[in-house]
Amino acid sequence: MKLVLVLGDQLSLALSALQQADRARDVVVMAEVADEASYVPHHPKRIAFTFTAMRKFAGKLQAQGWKVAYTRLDDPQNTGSISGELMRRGSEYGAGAVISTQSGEWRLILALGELPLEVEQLRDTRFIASHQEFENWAKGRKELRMEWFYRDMRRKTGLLMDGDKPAEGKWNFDHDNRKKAPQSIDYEGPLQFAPDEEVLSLVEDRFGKNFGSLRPFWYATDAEQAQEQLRHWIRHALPFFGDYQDAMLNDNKFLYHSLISVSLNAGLLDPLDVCKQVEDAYRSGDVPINAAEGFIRQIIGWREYMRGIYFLEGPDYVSRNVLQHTRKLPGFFWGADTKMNCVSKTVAQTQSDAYAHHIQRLMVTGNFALLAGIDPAYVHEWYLAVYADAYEWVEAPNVIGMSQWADGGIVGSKPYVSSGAYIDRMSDYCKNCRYKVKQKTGEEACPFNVLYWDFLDRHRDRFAPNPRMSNMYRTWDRMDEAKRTTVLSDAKSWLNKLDAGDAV
Ligand code: FAD
Ligand code: DLZ
Ligand code: SF4
Repeated sequence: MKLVLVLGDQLSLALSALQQADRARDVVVMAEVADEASYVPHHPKRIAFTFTAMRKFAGKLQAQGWKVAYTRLDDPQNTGSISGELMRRGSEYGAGAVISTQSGEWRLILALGELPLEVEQLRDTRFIASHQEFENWAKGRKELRMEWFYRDMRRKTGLLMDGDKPAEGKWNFDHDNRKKAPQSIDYEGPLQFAPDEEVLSLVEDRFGKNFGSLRPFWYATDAEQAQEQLRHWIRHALPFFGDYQDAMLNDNKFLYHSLISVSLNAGLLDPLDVCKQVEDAYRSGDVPINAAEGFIRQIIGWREYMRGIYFLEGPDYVSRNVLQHTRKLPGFFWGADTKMNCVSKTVAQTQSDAYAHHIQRLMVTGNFALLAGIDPAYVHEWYLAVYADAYEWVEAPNVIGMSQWADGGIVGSKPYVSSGAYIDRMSDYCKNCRYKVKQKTGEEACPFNVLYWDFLDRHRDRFAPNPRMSNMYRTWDRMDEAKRTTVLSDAKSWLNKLDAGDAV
């Protein structure tokens, strides 16, 4: 007999390890362990989600006739790590071999490879592109642009294809998307599900001091609930998804976003099935092409591409720091006060829900961290800790690559930086801010305004030759010298205040 490892983000009946195993002979090993729950200070909601979903999935496997050796966090024999639990179960059942599906984080892949057991790490077939396929695609290319990869995934899956042509004649409908924040949103947000109180008590007891509110806990925690949320969102929000994908609102945390990443990344939903349901809604005339295409691109394009980059680049990817940024993460990332309303709102909703939507992650907290020159290792750790959907395979390329440009441009051909004007255009945050977005210098000026030019000036040698950034440098160079000097000195004093822990 063999052990069959099922990790907390592998909760899919179609998992390759389960497919390969013998239900009548093998034993499934699932374990709530301190190592996984504390390698970064996870948001309590994220831990509660994982344990609840794992317990329910174990019950489902047992109901289907699998023998499951399940370790709860408070079991006295719990060794505290996945490796330890495999060793313990190996002796208990007299098993020397393990069937597993490759983990989504290098640290676990490497740890399992070192075990004195025979560990098979199978391909994770829940993803559309295999590592080999991504490597083949990347080979010989000067630039790894997502858009080209995405078109191959459209052809491979047949999603939104009419024969060999993209539906409605275009691959990408983004020019119809990214509208400003609407006055009001007529979608009430994600469905709310009942928690497992026993898990909440355990998490409160062990991880209650971590950053983040455990209650109210409302996430979907099994495949049926995740499907219910998906169907609810397709019906009520998807038609507007594309239009307002990049909008941000003071009084609406979710806008038209799907909130499926937590379920999707844990295996409660299947990406291809999700995209097929979205395509069906488009084909039946309920959803416009810009919404359906925009959404499907996020899943079979960005999501698959990010995973491809993580595995292509190897375990050292997370420690890249091409711009040599060294600043510490300010306390307001962990909930301390800040006068910057956009940052304060994004962090507050991260704290309450372990969720922020893409543009908040990219253009508010990510943009701020990059402009302020924060060490990407701290930024990486923060994102991995605070979001319920964070696993290194998807978090690291988004943070190290897309958001912090710490990989030197593998993911993004130019850094995602902007002044306050972008945030003002896409949100209503600036109206409620103690800084003034229209003010370019002085005590009350929006910090993003001065930090933006300071960033460009500091990294001039690297970015000025980039044709996609030449406009920005031309604008900077056209500013009169006295103003440029004031901008740079204002940026310096603002950063000094930040470092000194003053109220910013
Ligand atoms: P929606 O806006 O409804 O989008 C639908 C789905 O598309 C998402 O559920 C997700 O599966 C996929 N998607 C969209 N953009 C991306 C992307 N850039 N990369 C991968 N998948 C994408 N996503 C994670 O799943 N885990 C992370 O740890 C994570 N960290 C991020 C860090 C930064 C700095 C940035 C800029 C983005 C990050 N993302 C991450 C991508 C994206 O922000 C989230 O997937 C999204 O906000 C999840 O919310 P949603 O389900 O409501 O998404
Ligand atoms: C995120 C997480 C947490 C909090 N706890 C566990 C756990 O106790 N046991 C487990 O098997 N998985 C857990 N996970 C998910 C893993 O961290 C995840 O499988 C790896 O990070 C690889 O993506
Ligand atoms: Fe953010 Fe600046 Fe707008 Fe304030 S003024 S909300 S700091 S962008």
